[in-house]
Amino acid sequence: MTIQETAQDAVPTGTHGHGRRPRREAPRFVRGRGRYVDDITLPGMLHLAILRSPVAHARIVSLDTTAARAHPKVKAVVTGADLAERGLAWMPTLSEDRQAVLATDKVRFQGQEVAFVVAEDRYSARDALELIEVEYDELPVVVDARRALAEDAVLIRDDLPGKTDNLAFEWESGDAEATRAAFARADVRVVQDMVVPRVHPAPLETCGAVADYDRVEGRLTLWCTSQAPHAHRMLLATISGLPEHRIRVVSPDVGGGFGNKVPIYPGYLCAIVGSILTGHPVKWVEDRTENLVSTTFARDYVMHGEIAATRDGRILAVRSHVLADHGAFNAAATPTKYPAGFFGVFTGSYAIEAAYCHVTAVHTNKAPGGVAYACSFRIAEAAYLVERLVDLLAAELGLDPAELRRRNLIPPDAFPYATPTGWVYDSGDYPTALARLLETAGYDDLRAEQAERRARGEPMGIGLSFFTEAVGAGPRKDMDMAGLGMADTCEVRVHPTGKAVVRVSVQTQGQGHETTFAQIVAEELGMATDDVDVVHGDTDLTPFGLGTYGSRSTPVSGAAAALAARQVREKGRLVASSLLEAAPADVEWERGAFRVKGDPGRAVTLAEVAVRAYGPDAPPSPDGQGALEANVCYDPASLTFPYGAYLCVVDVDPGTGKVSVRRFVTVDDCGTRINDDVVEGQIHRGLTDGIGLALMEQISFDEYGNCLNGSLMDYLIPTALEVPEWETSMMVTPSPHHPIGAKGIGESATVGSPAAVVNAVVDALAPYGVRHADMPLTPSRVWEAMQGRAEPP
Ligand code: MCN
Ligand code: CUM
Repeated sequence: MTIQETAQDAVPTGTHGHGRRPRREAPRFVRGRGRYVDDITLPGMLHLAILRSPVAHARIVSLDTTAARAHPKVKAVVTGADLAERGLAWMPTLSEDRQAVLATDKVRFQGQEVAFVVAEDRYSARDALELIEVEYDELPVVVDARRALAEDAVLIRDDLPGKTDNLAFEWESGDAEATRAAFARADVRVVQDMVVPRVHPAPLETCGAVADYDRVEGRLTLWCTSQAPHAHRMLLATISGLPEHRIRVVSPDVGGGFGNKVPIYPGYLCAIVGSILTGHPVKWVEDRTENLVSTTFARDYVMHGEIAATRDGRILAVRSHVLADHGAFNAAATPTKYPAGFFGVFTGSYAIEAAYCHVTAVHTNKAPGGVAYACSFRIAEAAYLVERLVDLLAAELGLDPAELRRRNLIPPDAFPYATPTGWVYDSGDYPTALARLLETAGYDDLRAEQAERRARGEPMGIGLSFFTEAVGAGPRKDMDMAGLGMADTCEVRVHPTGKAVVRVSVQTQGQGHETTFAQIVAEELGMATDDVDVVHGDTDLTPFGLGTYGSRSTPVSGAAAALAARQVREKGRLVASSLLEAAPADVEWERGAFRVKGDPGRAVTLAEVAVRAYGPDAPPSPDGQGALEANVCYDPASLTFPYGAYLCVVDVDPGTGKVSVRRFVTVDDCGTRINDDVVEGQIHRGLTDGIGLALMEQISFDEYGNCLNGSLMDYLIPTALEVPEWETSMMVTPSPHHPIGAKGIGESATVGSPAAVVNAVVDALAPYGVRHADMPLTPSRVWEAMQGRAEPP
């Protein structure tokens, strides 16, 4: 597996890129020396457990905590009524809804928080939960989003004044009229309903917190599994009424987030209340079942898609209607103006005249949330929709799916390219990516092999996908979460001995920021990466910013880091000019050092400059700030648009319907790469996600709203056994508006790969007359499809 290069130097990006460097956090993780929330133990620390509803929808008739309070090791038992007295029973969500911290009136999904116990140890806390008596008066449930708006559907959100139905919101994008006209003109129209099932990010580490409220100082420290410590601090301050400057949120090592740790959860607030009440530090760490059943899910989109084209295969328009299941409370993490995330990019990578989509979001008696799981804010759903439609259209036209894509890809000279739904793609060379993919995969040979196998009755499928993502939210004028504009700050300081510390507002959950942010700054300052340290995940130690999700760390904070380093360098140039006894205008930065123009032998490094910068004869700092310090808040001009072309080869066992992924070939372009190893790791992980999503993963419910996937025995996630040897390669089309030309990569492969797998499986099943089958393509579902029976999802 090697990374191949195709450089298209649209903008100068200095020397950034291609550094293959082991992650500096790796030694600590492989030696078991990571420090996660559950590793934190404080003197006198108590343990918190949450009582959760066993039913999906019920009125709480009575709640008796007498026996639990009498448990010898119990220090506090708190109910929704107790919280309501303090105005804490409800909290705002990231999507302008509200969510119960502890239920007061009704429970609205199975696993909802009803009460909590604080005890001397975790076992006693859990034992005491069983002593709490709750009487539930069960109500009808809404499980299927398609039934949520029925006349007779039970009203779930009767807590909201004036609410009479289960509608969460409606949203549309594009031009309905222009799309109608394009459809009317088209020779060919293809229509398909498809379901992207509810799935779960399922990080290895579940969510948790340790709250330590100091009654004397009036200070709260909260260690928690947060992808966005600064935003969480603000939210916690608003909800709890504690002053923001007296709250410190620390996100230590985080064992995977994948979007699961973007929202705030009732458990965090319960831990805070528990600590305030008892005067002790309180730890809450959920178990696997709690994580799968009650924390934020992903996808859950029922989509109706339509595509229109000319007979010779020119796509004219795409249209879609989506029914989005947002669960009991709309706790989706998404920029405020984008309630359906960035689903609006569903025209994908194609030059299409017109497009329109309409999203109807509903409440159901299921866990709240939405969006999470390496989705780039719903682009996972959007990419899947258009890539399935293109394959269906190819089948209808009798055209090869690669050829149909080739005819419709946005041409390189069209960038910056404005889509019919109002997005401006920054850069790309799509035809080259597709050509490279087909060549690397040996596409024609694969098709020949497929024909031979088909003749022998062996179902083999070849699936393609081509995706474009929009990552790096803001700019802040267009994007905010909970009123916070989406921009991020980075601070760089070079100390007298020439070592640097970088402080970032984003928070790694395994992406390797401690290495890659050091690389960005080291490259800009001509320093060794080991001489740069990265501080993150502590609101007391880092500047303000919105955090890590939507693959925004590199596009936003990465830019802030490069610009802050450049400011430091500019200050260093003045010091260098005094050291070199040359006019500042005659000192230039070249090959990692300050050099005198025309006399490049006369040079000093930044480390040499640093000593002088702090010395008695240092020239005054031009901005009155620290000698070699800078703080830059980066408000991105626009999003960055990474893209990729994927090909998947599957074999289907005709006897059992089991799908085996034989090959997976990819071409990705995330602009300038900071660290090839990290980027490759991100892609491998995302491809693995894609195979899991396409073949195995689903959170499902029975008719009573019981969640059927409460453990990793029932919620299957892919392992090394289900994945092939990846065949990845890269292209480099820098982002023209990012200071080092980098685009995000953290979610690309998860977004792009499910369609390739499903397209491959459907392709394999074509001889059986199958034109579509919904994820997850489990053996039983594939087998049913082969028998001509579509199993209802
Ligand atoms: N990178 C690079 N060159 C680029 C782009 C990125 O070297 N051109 C590197 C970055 O420096 C960073 C990593 O790749 O170390 C991912 O960068 P980026 O694409 O900016 O994404 P974020 O750092 O913002 O990470 C968020 C993204 C998301 S939203 C999900 S979901 C996801 C993902 O990252 N969750 C992850 N990858 C994950 N990987 C791990 N191990 N754990 C998770 O929870
Ligand atoms: Cu959509 S999951 Mo990531 O953005 O944390």
